[in-house]
Amino acid sequence: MSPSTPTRRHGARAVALVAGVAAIALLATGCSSSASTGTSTGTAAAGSGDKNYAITFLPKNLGNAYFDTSDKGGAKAIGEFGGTYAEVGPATAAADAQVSFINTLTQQGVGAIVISANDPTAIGSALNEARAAGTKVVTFDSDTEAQFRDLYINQATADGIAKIEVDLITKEIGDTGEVAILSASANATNQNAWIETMKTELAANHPNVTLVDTVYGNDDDQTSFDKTAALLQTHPNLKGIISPTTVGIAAAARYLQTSQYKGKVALTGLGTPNQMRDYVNDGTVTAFALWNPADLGYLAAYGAKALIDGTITGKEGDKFTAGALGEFTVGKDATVLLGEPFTFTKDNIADFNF
Ligand code: RAM
Repeated sequence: MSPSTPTRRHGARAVALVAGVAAIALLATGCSSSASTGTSTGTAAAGSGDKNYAITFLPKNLGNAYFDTSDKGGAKAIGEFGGTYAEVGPATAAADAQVSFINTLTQQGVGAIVISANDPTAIGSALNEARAAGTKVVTFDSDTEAQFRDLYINQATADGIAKIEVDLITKEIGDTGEVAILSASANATNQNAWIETMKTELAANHPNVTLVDTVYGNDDDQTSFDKTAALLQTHPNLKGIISPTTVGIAAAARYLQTSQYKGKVALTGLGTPNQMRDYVNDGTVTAFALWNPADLGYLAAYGAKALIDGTITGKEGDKFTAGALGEFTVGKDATVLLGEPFTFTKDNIADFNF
């Protein structure tokens, strides 16, 4: 079992590796999902000596189950090393919506900001001001340009993520016909990288499949739902939708489930098992992929700690230990890789709970 393999709900021996992370993801319910003030569930920084282990998670937006899970993984890690966890974030995943939060955290003098970026550059100067003031910046899930952060925790390679989605959709539509993409926000670094790689993969290996449209639901449930309806109306010959966002795929599945397109238009992408369970069990969706978001947040928190401790600086070859996940090595461009994506189907979805 690789560190990124989603945690089994029941029994399996291998569960020990990440069980604690998953447990907190499953059991904790206190995460703020509404306003922009966020949640602080800090444990006192006892035992941390003179290190500033005040670490704040700043997701793309609040109210997204994926970030609820990833950030609880971060809280678990921070609890393990006696730091203070907090989460703040905007209500919408707009390009510059995170700037005011970064500025406040800089003023507060937190030890590290762990952020999933809504835009590769729009938050750059705010992040560099934080760094100049002594705050470490770790991007996770969605990166900025490398010049604006100390470390990026990557869930899986863009190639791996793109290939799994293209493989799934092309198989489901018989490798021929029109497909479209329902993405997150138009500036999201992670989705845009995956989309570019999916285009390359489609062009190289699936000559009879045409990508006819890419639309953006902004990681907002209703917008994603409406964009799905519009896609199906605009493209009457559409055979498949790829949604590389947990918010998008769940909204698209909900639309398909009660529509005339159920079972006729294929849908795949990146989703959480809990949000997708009903759609997989009733045949609206055959398969989708993801990694374990709790592991991602857990690793990001330990990456922040290693920067605060000075164990790593972000140099290629730097090594640090991420609690129960074990040792990780910093790669090129100060990037740390969690693992490989995993495919969920009717046969295994009952084993997962996040
Ligand atoms: C959404 C967000 C996140 C992405 C997942 C797959 O929750 O856009 O950034 O990694 O989907």
